[in-house]
Amino acid sequence: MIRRTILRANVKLPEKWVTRANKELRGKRTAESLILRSSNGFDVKPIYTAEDVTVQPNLPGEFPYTRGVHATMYTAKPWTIRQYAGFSTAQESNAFYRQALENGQQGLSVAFDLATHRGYDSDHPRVVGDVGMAGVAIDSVEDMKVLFDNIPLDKVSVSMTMNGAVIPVLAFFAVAAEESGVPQEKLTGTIQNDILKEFMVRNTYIFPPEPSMRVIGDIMAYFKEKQPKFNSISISGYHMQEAGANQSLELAFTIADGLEYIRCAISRGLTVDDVAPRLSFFFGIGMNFYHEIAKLRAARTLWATMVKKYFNPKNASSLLLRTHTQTSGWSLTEQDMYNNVVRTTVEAMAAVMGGAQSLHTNAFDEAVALPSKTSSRIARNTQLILQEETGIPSVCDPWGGSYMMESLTKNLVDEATKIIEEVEAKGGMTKCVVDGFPKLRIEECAAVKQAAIDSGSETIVGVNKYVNKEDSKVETLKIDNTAVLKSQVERLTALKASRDSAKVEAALAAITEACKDSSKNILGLAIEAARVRATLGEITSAMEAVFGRHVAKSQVIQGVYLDSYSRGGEEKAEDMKSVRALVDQFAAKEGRRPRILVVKMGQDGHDRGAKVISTGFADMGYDVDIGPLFQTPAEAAKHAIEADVHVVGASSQAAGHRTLVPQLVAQLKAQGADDIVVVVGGVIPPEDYEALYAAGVSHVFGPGSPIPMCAREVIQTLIKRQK
Ligand code: MLC
Ligand code: 5AD
Repeated sequence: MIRRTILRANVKLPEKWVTRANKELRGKRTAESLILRSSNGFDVKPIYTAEDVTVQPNLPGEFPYTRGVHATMYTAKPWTIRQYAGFSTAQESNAFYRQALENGQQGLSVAFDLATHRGYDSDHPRVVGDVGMAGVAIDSVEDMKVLFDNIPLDKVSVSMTMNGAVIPVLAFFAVAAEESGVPQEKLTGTIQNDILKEFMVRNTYIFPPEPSMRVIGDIMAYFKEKQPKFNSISISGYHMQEAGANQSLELAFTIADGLEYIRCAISRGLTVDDVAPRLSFFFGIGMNFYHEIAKLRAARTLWATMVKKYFNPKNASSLLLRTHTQTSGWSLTEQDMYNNVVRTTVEAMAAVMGGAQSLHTNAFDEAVALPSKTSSRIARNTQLILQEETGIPSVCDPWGGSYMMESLTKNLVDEATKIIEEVEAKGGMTKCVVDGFPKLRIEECAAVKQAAIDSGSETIVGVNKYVNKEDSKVETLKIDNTAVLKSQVERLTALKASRDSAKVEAALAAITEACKDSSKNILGLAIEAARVRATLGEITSAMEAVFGRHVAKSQVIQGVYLDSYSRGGEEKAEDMKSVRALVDQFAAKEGRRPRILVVKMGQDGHDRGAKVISTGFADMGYDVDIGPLFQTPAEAAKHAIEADVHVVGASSQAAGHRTLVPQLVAQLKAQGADDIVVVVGGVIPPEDYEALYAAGVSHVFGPGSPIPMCAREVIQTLIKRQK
């Protein structure tokens, strides 16, 4: 159990201004009370002056690149409009990409389904609920060829968000390109390949941290020789922000990850200049407008300074932090959904005022589904309007020289430097990730933020204030998972029947050998395996035979939700007390506290919700058990029975609930435990509620449900059952 509090900096206001402000405020409040103390751990002053600016930045294109990596920035070439997309089969995603490119999109960005992420073929029993749901299903080079059919890979740059199963996916991509006539050296694009943040927040790892770093070393070495225009890693803070990190944590851990990857390259005989020019970054852009702009300015400054300090490269390109950005999915709401168009626009403005190289703008229906045709058009048009109607791209670093912006940038650099130094002192990011400290810091931040929202001290329009009482129904995209699954399984069966299995066996055996021998390059051998039609699952298994599969351990943080929620005022503190009283009442009669098991089933690793719920419920007196990620319904049911819980709470962010929750209820029943209450929370579209209730679920908590309300409803149900 961990308990921490967030410290706040002291801030100084100009005396003359304080006098004037106090006069204007006529004793109703003080000038100091105008300092915004937000849950992100930063204070924003109501006024900045020249005294706040200690560093005047250099020009864009000059070290340390605070004002941008190019001298001309968007005045010569605007950022790339690169929408992240993928769903169902390769064929359907291909049609979607081609249409997007015809309508103004400039680069591709592939979203794979969770089965692919975790290295399972579509016919694997663990992934029945996941195939084609959160992205496109890719099992072999044949699927990859369909995905890029009629897309010129020597012209369109392609980003692929893949981390765990990065080896087979890169191999399929290289072979698909080759077979369409494009040699590897002409390929441009980016592979996410950022495994460190997977262990911290995103959770689509496969192998343990150390062999995973070996894989990254192999990829960097391979790209240097064979795919020099491809960015080898997209070092991602985005997922940290989505998981709850504030700007300084996001910034610090991302830069620290980047330093660790350079070290990884050096440890296998590459130089900083061999790899750093093709390291790229990825940041999330949330609603904290000024801070998000400052964050990108600070990121460039930090990277240039630290790479110079630690590695002293000869090539200036090694110092440039080039970044993709994505507006925050987490900031979008199910309630009053069209508000999300506005949120995304504001966030997109922060991204481009911060000087991003590439941007994804989220679709407004994000909180409940994958983008529909309409919502993805509006998301893309948001960027086209910024590029072509507003004049925003006609000035480099438009905020440069603002007292506030320079001061915020400097504060963020300083804050992040402290955290990076802490990481370095602990031996670098791989060690920290194994030890778990960055993950806990982020989870703590998430709990504080959620409590601030639940208590109303932070406003979310349409959720905790100005709630729209009228129903505004929005049509969302539905994926027919059974049809995708059927078609993938048929394709796999046909592929396996048509290939030369002796060649496949030999290619897979060579991969397994290479995993034991670090002088060999796993990616090179996987490309050979892809050529003879080995599948993603087979290549992964060939590696897993040596590396094993990583299993993470979960911890519950306590205290921070309660602290932050109680700051919302007396009424809020009372609210929590009354839930606790119900919990105590139950416990008195039961002889023990209500016990809840929070589970994540299927391959959905988004665990922010599960972690925040766990902290909140623990702070309200529940005994909380968190299940390991990726359980099957049968495993979750067994766990619930063994832990003797009263309630199972299934958290679902990737649409798996439709298949997996009814299976969980059935499993509990089959194992003689239908007295265990099942509740579901997360990204649950309203039209799914009925089916869940019909399956035996007692409560469904959609996005934005305040935790005390959930805890109250659950305990009331348990109390009723006691009588
Ligand atoms: C650009 N160029 C200029 C210029 N601006 N040249 C002169 N003057 C200027 N003003 C040049 C660049 O140097 C480069 O050439 C070329 O133009 C392309 O520009 P770029 O700025 O590099 O853009 P781009 O190719 O789009 O690359 C951006 C990137 C890259 C470096 C950030 O890594 C990228 O596209 N990342 C995208 C990652 C992504 O989509 N991730 C999705 C994650 S979603 P040259 O020759 O120098 O290269 C996710 C969600 C989930 O992760 O599932 O969890
Ligand atoms: N298509 C489009 N966007 C997606 N996202 C995730 N999967 C997809 C997909 N298949 C976006 C959402 C989410 C973030 C991680 O990426 O914005 O919040």
